[in-house]
Amino acid sequence: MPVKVYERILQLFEAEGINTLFGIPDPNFVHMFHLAEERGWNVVAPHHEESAGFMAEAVSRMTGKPAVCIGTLGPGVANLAGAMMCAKVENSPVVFLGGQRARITEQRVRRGRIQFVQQAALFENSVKYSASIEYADQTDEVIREGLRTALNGTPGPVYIEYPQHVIQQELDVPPPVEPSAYRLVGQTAGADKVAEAVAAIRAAKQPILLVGHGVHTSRAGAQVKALADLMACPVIQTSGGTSYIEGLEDRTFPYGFSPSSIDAVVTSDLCLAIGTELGEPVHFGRGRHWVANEANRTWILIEQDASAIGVNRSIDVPLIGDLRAVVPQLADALKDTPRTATPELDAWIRQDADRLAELAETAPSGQTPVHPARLSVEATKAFPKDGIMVRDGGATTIFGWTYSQAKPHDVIWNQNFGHLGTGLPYAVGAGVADGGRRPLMLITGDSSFLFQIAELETAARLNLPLVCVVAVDYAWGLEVGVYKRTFGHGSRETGTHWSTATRLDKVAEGFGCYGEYVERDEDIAPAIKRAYASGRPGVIHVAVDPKANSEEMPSYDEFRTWYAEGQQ
Ligand SMILES: Cc1ncc(C[n+]2csc(CCOP(=O)(O)OP(=O)(O)O)c2C)c(N)n1
Repeated sequence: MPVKVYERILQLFEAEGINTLFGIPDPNFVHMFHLAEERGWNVVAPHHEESAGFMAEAVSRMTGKPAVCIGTLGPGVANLAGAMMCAKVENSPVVFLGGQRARITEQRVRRGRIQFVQQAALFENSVKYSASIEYADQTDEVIREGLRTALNGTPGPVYIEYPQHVIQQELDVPPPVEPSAYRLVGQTAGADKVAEAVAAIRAAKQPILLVGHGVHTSRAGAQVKALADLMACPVIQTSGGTSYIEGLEDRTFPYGFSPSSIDAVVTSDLCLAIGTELGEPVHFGRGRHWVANEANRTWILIEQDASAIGVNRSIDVPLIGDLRAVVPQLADALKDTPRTATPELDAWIRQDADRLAELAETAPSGQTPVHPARLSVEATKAFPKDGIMVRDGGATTIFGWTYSQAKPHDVIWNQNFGHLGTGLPYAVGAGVADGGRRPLMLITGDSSFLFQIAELETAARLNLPLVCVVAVDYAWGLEVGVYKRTFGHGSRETGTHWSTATRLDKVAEGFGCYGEYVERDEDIAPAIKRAYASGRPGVIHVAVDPKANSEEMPSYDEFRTWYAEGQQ
């Protein structure tokens, strides 16, 4: 049966298990929106196209699949740009569909064309593939090339343009085929390399697993748990991959931020790295904490992108393939010879648990406004079991690295791109992907929260179980700290402060959300509980101490070492 181009696009996405669409419709997309809704898709319109991109990114992170958002021709597509760059740096396979004028208009020489700019070329450097469906019968090949490229090697975004003249054209095409018919799916590593890796793991006395963001975004936690159990070793978490794998919470230590992680790294004689780029925040696997015992350490890296091998550091055993397929290969080979844990593992577990308990105890308390360390402790202690954690902000996030008491199985934030303003859209996207079942908590700096604050309306419209805990210093706190360190205390802090008359709890109420203003430690957790109980998305405006927020960030020196091994 003939199908229109817009219907075919939906069919091709459905073959990948995609059923969510974000964006603000216009004539290029109204047919697609209608049909998607009829076919049972979740069609969500945010208040900014950049939000649509972030929401789609969150869906991809929560499902392990590609996700889709649209932008209308000209300004709509322009607004997608930030989300595209973010998805590129965060390795998120988001398909950005752009509307465009009909080609006859695009090719005209005359001036004054409305809502028009040449788009595809503008985004080439921000995506892995940028193309346009010029002719209706190219729909399958262009969409599949987009999906193939988004998921091949290091995942990432693609831009596909969908000009006005092709939308309504008809195609006579067979039903869509399975993804395995047009792209690599579940690639395993070669048996020789698996055997080499297994021999090295068996020979190791003190192995560690270095687990990155890719493990979480590919939803491979259960497979990695099975392998970690057989290896009976600590899990070192990269700072981009701060979700905790269920069942491994106690022996997961954040790289660089916990003494247990540093001890485990230094004493390790084998590092099996999974789902990590081995980037700046892990000192490329060769700087800082890795230096001491470098000569005695064997490296195994599971990577889907063969061209990443040996770039950031040398690798003894590269395992090229989809980590969802390669990790089970290792587990299978090790299943009859499980390792026993070393006495050090127990000691590290105890040391880390004691560290967290001590931080909860010693975080400055009893102040009004609240100390940001105390905010982090109180909010994360009130984090609901099996909730989804979303983070945004500068100093607020840095306090969280040290003081967080929660061990969430899903944490959504972007460490690599460091894009503020993502928190609220990520929370909405994660809630949409989850179907609103699990509670969501966003802990955010205030300035970051304001970027996309209109999405509170979206959260309210979708009735998401979201509580936003906002650390309010009425400032770009981290940058206040930069002024102080650069020019000394008492210097001008140009462009970092804004109105202290702002009440985010009241803004929330205006969007139909629940709002509370808090300025004492002991009121934080009860306010969070009341917000969840209200049955509406909630915003807790927590007044925090601006001086502490800009001057007392813990582990700031560790954070600075991320930048090109200490050089800016
Ligand atoms: C989109 C974007 N703009 C600017 C920055 C640079 N930046 C990093 S942290 C920060 C301050 C954030 O302020 P706020 O959200 O209030 O959190 P706080 O530092 O006060 O905890 C800025 C401006 C960035 N990372 N992303």
